[in-house]
Amino acid sequence: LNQKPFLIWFTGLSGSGKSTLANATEKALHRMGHKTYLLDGDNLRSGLNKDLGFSHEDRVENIRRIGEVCNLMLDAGLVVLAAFISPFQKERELVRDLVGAENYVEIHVDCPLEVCEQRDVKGLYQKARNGLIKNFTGIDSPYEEPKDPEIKVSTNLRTVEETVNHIVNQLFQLTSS
Ligand code: GGZ
Repeated sequence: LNQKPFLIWFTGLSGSGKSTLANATEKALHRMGHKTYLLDGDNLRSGLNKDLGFSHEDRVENIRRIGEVCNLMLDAGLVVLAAFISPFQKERELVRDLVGAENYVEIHVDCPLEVCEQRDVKGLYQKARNGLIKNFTGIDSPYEEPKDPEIKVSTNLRTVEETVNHIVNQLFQLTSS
């Protein structure tokens, strides 16, 4: 990989594997000598975006702010990895335009809803099914499938290791052209 800063944007359902893949990809890039930073719900929704919930307009604002933060980090010369559900095509396009399409790699972390729901790592799907959480993505809030992602991976069909190898190979091709 060359040393140009770029943004790797993971999008997918809760429990699809975005954070796992983003973390493993970051480790791989780090080993290759890249200066990286990983943004996800844990470090954004607890701080900068803690005033935001999960209504349509709050999700739009969540992604808008994250896009601006990503842009600053690209200015600082980092390879930025972002792992958010980012359910709306329009906001993903907004981020793509903001940072420049040539610096943006979208990864659709695909996994059937049934599988995410079976995994239910944090028990949130069950709560959503029981009506304890409203506006839960995939249950009573929409997820718009990415129209034209640079990379698409299916986490129900491959291991984390296989998927990360595939992502790194694709990144190499995409960023060296
Ligand atoms: C979706 C929710 C919700 C609702 C809490 N809908 O699997 P997680 O727990 O760890 O990741 C999910 C995270 C989603 O935050 P994002 O900032 O990525 O969302 S978005 O891009 O749509 O703004 C989930 C948890 O927050 N969570 N309530 N109602 N996910």
